[in-house]
Amino acid sequence: MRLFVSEGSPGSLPVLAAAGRAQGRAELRISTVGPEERVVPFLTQPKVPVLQLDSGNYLFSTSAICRYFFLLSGWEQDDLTNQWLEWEVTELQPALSAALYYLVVQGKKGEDVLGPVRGALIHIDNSLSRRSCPFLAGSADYLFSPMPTEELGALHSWFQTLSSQEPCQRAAETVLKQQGVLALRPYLQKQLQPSFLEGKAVSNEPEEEELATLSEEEIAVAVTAWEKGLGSLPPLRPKQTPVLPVAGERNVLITSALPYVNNVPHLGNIIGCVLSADVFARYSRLRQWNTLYLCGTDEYGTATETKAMEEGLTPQEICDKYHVIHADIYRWFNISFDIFGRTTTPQQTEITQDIFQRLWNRGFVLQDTVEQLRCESCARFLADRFVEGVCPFCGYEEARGDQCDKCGKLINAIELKKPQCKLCRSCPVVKSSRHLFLDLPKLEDRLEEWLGKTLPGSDWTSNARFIIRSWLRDGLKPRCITRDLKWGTPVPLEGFEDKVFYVWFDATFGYLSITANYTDQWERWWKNPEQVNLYQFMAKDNVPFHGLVFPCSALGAEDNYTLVSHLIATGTFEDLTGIVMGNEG
Ligand code: B3M
Ligand code: ZN
Repeated sequence: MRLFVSEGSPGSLPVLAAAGRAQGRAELRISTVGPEERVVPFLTQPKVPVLQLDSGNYLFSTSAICRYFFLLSGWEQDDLTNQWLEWEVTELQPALSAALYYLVVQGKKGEDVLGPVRGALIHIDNSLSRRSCPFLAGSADYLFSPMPTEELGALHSWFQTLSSQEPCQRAAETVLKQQGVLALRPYLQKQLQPSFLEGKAVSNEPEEEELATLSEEEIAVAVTAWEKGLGSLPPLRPKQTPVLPVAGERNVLITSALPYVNNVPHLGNIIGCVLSADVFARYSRLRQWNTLYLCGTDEYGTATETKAMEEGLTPQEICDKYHVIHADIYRWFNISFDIFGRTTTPQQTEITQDIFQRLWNRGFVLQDTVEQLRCESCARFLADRFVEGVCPFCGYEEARGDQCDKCGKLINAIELKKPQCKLCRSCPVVKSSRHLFLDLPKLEDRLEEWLGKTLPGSDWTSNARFIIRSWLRDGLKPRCITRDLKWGTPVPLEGFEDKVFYVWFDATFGYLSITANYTDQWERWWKNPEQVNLYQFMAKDNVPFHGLVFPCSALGAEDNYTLVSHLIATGTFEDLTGIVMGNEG
């Protein structure tokens, strides 16, 4: 395997230290590359450190690389280790980047630097004093010097021990080149200025912190209430149908991401974003808040078309079949949705076309030509998953249009050698096609202004903040919002009669149309940002569409939409392993 690191990149420190631990267990070459080197060919931005495995796959998450080395060195991981690694990514790193930015780029000192990271450091210090945590190998090291020793005694002595270890010393030498934190300057300068995305630090043990903010009386009341059971609670407010926002009350609108209809829901779906939202909806109702909780099936997109082909049904028949299966299973689990709707409705078309028209009229939609594979005998452009061919990288004969299952590399469908239409096996041709793009760069200022107002003090999970921050740091690009497919919302524009909207352009409008199917007064929820608190629960992969693309569309459409106040994202398989799986696109 080969480890790529770079001078002045903070992430290279922990991976080098961890590599030192695994020494002798596997053959490892270490290469120092420039920070702009594109080691992973399929990532749009350069990313270092990266570990290329002998299989050819890449690990490019710092914590995944560290975990890999720990596993190699025979280190057993338990839940606590994983919890710490997760905490390092979601809490420590953002806080630390902010502190380093102030210190190194802006030349600030004292409290300005320590402020953002103090909570995290104290959290480590407390944990170190309570129990032994030999696995706490984070990247916090280089900041400790300005902190008074008496404040963080345990952390200091732990740091001393670490700094005397050879792998750590060598890591510091390679990355910091005797310049200390100043070596990180070029890297940090490219980061987004941290202030406006900062959230409150969350600890690994939220219960303790929460308790500290409660008075003795409040705790006593809670204990009594618990002992008396549900019967002692004030009665739930009588349910109005439809539930509508009430002026002067707390109006809580809750959504769980809309599942595709290409499967039977399993526990993963429930855990992903339904269970948490359901618990919150129940809590919200117990608090007597005026609550509407909704979800439904996401029925457009190639996922449906593929399933339809598999089962020999039409896409509409697939949707009808699986919508019922989904609704039944959630009912069986007693999920307390007020509405469980679906996206293939006239309301979806109407709302999507209206938002699109407003964006178009305001100049937020661009046109461009895209090269695509087209099967002449089927008379259709082929979505990536409908093409197969020879992998341009490894020669594997059955590579898919988006990825090769043998070498794992991502593929651009038009680069496949000997491409074949999966439906009829004939050879598609490259054809160009006009498409529409949402002009995200033009909306970026509005988005940042809105984020600046929304994020501070909100309940956005730290992984969601982190994802949005990295998208903004890399700069937004125009996004294609149309597809050469039949199954989707029609595009109301001359010359685009044969195309539909890309499923992700209008999937998030599904929440609005599902509400519109429930009540014709849906705008009282969705065009009412002053009175409505919107909580959206989703898997981590869906964050960019909810936290960035939807808000941009809504802000550009200028129709006073209710935007997400609290975005709650659940981690996935990727967080645990650092391995990125192919994605529906
Ligand atoms: N159906 C993606 C997914 O299930 C998508 C979510 C839509 S939320 C509007 O991962
Ligand atoms: Zn074909």
